Amino acid sequence: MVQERLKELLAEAEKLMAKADNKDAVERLRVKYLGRKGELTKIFKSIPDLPDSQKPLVGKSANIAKNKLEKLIKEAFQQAEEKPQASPASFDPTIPGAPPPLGHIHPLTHTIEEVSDIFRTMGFTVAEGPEVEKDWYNFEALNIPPDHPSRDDFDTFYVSDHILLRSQTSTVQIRTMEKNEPPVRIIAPGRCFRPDTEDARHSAMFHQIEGLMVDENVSFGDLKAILHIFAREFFHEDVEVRFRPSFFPFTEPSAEVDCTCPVCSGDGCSTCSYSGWLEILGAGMVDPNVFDSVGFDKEKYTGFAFGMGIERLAMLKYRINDIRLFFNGDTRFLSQFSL
Ligand code: 2NL
Repeated sequence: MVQERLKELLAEAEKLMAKADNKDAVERLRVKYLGRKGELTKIFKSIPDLPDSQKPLVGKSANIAKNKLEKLIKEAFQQAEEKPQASPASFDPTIPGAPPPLGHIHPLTHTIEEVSDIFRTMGFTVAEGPEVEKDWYNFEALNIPPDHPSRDDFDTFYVSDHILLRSQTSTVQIRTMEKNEPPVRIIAPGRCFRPDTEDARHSAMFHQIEGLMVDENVSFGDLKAILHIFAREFFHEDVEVRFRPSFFPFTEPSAEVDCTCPVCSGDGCSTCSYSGWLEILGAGMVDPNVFDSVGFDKEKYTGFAFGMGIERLAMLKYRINDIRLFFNGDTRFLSQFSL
């Protein structure tokens, strides 16, 4: 009879234990069976009242049942520990996760893309080349012989005797002309290096976009038209441009190009020193000596070229007053350009 009761108890305990999915539930079951007033404890307490002949057998059976129960409870405790304790009400798996912070392109990259897009609509292709260059591409091919005074502005970052960090992306234009025949219509954006002392407007590492167009009958008028379209697209549809005579070793004639101040529309303000005009780039007709360097027929072809600083353009368009903001990694500045 008692043996029957023990079997029932074990079977019942096993069922209930399987359902107990947290520590509290298991603990309640432990008390129910093994506590001071527990079911099994009751059986142990009844043994002294049994006939002597039954005592050893019932005692043995009760001990076996107790061991089994203890093992069941131990296992149930372990299982409950492995399960997450949060109740279903406090965890909603359908709530979307926290979004990771998204990155964005650098304002200079954005400006390069803006300028590139404008020139692409006018038939220009984007060309790229190495930042570490042979002096041939940086100087000689551009009509700057070894003792030319204009080298002083660029001559610093030498890797070895004839290898240096490029001071402008004309290097890319020379490489393109060496490999192709006219017509050529490219722009070359990229990183450049000059021996400038750092301040709010100068950085020894900066970015440039140069443009080059070579074909039969390319004129200074074409240059003026292309640059006017560029200025209007980049700044504002009402922007005017003006050309002032200048000098570059690689162009003849050469010009510095201004546009009406994008800040005050030409009325005069502190950005344009109350002149109404701002210099945005340098340009000119490709010097015939450059065509000789790359093997183009200077009797047959003419071309124009221009170069502009990306930082300067971005600073004018986005009203940035210190070039160092582009490079010091301050995300309070950079994150304003997550366009
Ligand atoms: C400036 C002026 C300029 C060029 C760059 C060029 C390139 C070749 C041939 C002739 Cl391959 N010219 N580039 C021409 C005029 C001006 O840059 O102030 N840049 C920031």
